Amino acid sequence: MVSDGIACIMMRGGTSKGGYFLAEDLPRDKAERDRLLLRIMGSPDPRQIDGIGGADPLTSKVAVVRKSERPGIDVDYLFLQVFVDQPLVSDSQNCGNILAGIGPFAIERGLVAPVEGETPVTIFMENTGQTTVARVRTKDGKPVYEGDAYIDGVPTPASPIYLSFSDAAGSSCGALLPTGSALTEIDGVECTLIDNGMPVVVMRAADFGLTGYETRAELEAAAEVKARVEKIRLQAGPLMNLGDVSEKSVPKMTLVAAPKNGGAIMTRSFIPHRVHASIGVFGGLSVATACLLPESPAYSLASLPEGREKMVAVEHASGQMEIVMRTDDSQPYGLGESSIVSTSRKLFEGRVFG
Ligand code: NQM
Repeated sequence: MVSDGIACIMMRGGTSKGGYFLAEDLPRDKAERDRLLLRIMGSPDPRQIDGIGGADPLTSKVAVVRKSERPGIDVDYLFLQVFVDQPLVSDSQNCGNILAGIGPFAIERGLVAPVEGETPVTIFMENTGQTTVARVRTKDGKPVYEGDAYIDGVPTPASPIYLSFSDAAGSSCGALLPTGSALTEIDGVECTLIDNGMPVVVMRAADFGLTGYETRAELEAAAEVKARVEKIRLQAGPLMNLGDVSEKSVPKMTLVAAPKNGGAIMTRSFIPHRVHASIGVFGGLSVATACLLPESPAYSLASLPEGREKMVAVEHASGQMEIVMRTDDSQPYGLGESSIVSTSRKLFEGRVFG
């Protein structure tokens, strides 16, 4: 019953946070569910004053989790982006940051039997039809949150959560390179339209008169750049098999420059209207993949380590995100499994009111 509140755990997942719900606790009807989630987050309102959202797309997120009926899968995870200042709830993208909290949430809610030491949780991501395995430290039947793993963008260390991806290519666009090439020109700007877990348009910051090292606030204030980027995004949507993207949160728009801090590439991402404080997990993986493709504008700016297993550090406005990428000659573009370390923390558990 909505009036009695709904069971919710609020968690930080990676560099995002949101409300985590059991599917059975939310209304079945999608329109009713979305109305409720808008109320819970306090949208539409730039301050989300009448809800639990944090007035930022990175803190206005929802995970809906259920025990899976799919063979070999523990839980199904549906990600929902609740827009801050528009009455929209979108399932058109996945979120690799909120994903980091799914393993602990599944253990907390008894959807997965805990294994003393480390619990592997196999997660089907409903938004994109991909699967990932999360490895969660576990003690006395509960997830361990305290630890010494740091990820940039989160000031406190926490227990590491290992996430591995092997089927991310074409998650939403049907192909890694939906235009069939790593180079597509839109409005005179060389772009790579790519989807290795997240649809992203990769472009040189220099082509917008930028260095690529600007702050989040500087880019958010750059109205002319934002208008040019949005115009390209609206054209990229149909080219990426995403249809009309005017009310969608994809594709993400990432400007790249040469790395500055010893990493592989520097990034600034529009997601798509606000600027990301860091970079999304799948967004970062898609950009890192563009760096491997010689036709991409990212290629000549990138500085990649040698070897079949590379640690690709994607630099962003708050530090860097490290992705381990493996090559596999039997796969298209030689892409093998990739993995990251993330962290998560349970912030509160209770009932939330819509
Ligand atoms: O790309 C924000 C985030 C994300 C998405 C966004 C994400 C991902 O940082 O996997 O995690 O790009 O809207 O949470």
